[in-house]
Amino acid sequence: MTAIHTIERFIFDEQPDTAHGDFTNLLYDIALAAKLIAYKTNRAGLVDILGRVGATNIQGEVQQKLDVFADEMIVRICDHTGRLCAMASEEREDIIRIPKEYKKGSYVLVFDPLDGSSNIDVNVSIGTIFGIYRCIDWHLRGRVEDVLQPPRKLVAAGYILFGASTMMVYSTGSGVHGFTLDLELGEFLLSHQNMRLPDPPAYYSVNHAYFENWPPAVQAYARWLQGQNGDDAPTLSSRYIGSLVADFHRNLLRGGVFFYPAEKGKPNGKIRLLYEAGPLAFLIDQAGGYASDGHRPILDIVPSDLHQRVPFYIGNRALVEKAEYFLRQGNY
Ligand code: P6P
Repeated sequence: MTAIHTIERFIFDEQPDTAHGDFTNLLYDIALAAKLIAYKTNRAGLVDILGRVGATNIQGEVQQKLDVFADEMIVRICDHTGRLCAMASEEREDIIRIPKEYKKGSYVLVFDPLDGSSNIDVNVSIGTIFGIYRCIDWHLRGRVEDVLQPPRKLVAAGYILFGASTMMVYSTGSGVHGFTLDLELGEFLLSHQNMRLPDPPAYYSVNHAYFENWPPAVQAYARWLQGQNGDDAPTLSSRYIGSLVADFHRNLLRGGVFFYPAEKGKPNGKIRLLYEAGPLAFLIDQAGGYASDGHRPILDIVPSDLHQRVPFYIGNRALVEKAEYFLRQGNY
């Protein structure tokens, strides 16, 4: 009989002996936010019946955009616990400071509260992405410097996937572990322990509609992925959902590469370093893969501003390194 592990028990058992409660409890807080967002997201389809976004429902509550709801849920759960010195959300211009009346802790939470939320209207899976840093200087904690750290400094990262089932996948640097939400129990139960990228990979994921906007080196890479450009070309199928967490999760389970390159009009692509690329780069590294901006590890990029975008290649190391090869060859 396989053991039953709730995420709370697993977090507690996995924590290093040196850990005190704050880090462990912060992961619990994120699991709670995930349950609350899941509840709301799963009912999103009913908004049409109960009233469209912006309308007031029978309780007189204004229907919020789900990404605003998710953002506010995470902040309201985390801003008063004394575990954080600052937060930063993809939904907000500036860092989120801890209100004066609350104690500041030693961790920083960065998050994309609901990536791909426009997919909700067509019932496509969406996700929350998060990363946790330690503040840099205890006495000065809560500054923007605490947020603008390279992803290699992350102490934890993960995502919540709101799909056919709700999953929470995270790493604290000891492998990647996946938990599936049991709706009756209201518990995340361990369903994927020690997730590793399979090899050989199965998929490549990119929006081919932009092919003409890509530099020749990226076009050459895409043709290689399609088996057209070299005797070492892989045998892959194409899958692209247009929802980063869903595309990432499928490739983590089946092996593959996702990329959103720089292109005409988008010199740094679309994916955000702090809230998306960095945490996913931490995860893929823990799962045996690699993430690059086409020239260097995403993990080593020091953010220059909160909303910095980066060209993004992530998945099986050989596939990502081949992208770097094509870009070098093309002097790009
Ligand atoms: P495109 C969703 O808006 C998102 O940020 C990611 O979830 C997704 O991977 C990407 O944009 C899709 O962008 O340009 O292909 O529609």
